[in-house]
Amino acid sequence: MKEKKATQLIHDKLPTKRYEHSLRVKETALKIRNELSLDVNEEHLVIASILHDYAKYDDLSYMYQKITEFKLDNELLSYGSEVLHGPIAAVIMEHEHGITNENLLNAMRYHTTGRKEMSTLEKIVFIADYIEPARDQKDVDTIRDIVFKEHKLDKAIFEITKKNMHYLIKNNSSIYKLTLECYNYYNMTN
Ligand code: DGI
Ligand code: FE
Ligand code: FE
Ligand code: FE
Repeated sequence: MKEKKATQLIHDKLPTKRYEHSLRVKETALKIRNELSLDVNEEHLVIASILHDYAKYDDLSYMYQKITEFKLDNELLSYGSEVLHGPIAAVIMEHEHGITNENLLNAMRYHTTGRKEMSTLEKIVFIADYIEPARDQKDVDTIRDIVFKEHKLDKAIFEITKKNMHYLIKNNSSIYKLTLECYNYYNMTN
């Protein structure tokens, strides 16, 4: 898929604020790639960034239907759109829009939870989503410095996942197994 087509898809589907977030994630992802001289396919990075939140506002019943149709992890049926929209975007792009590159699909699939042993492409999308310029979470500047000053992607992933898990626990939310897997893996590697 070409950048223009991907941009058109989210333009036609997402609310303006989410559309603009997606374009900022693309710009941030390119900035990470270029400033850290990372060896990742630029076209794949652009498409994964633009499309990562494609399914964000899909109906929950439609998402559950896709989980069954494409035989995704049944545990996902206990979660809401926050955890589902990445995996759902990936299956829709693969099965309905002809995207075949597994690394690109995985960057969309795991952008919310992360997982162990992420590829560089997956890491960049995961981090760019958290630090794009309009994000204003407490301490987000610390994460920006870990990326752009220290150039430590794995450390940034650990800190992001740690903050995410604090937030989830504070709100009595369930932690999906990949979020926990990501936390443990990037804790050990740092
Ligand atoms: O879609 P975005 O807002 O750009 O960001 P995102 O996809 O990274 O995260 C969406 C939300 O998902 C965020 O508020 C935290 C939540 N989340 C992440 N991991 C888990 C989770 N929610 C639950 N219940 N369990 C998780 O493991
Ligand atoms: Fe998302
Ligand atoms: Fe994220
Ligand atoms: Fe996002």
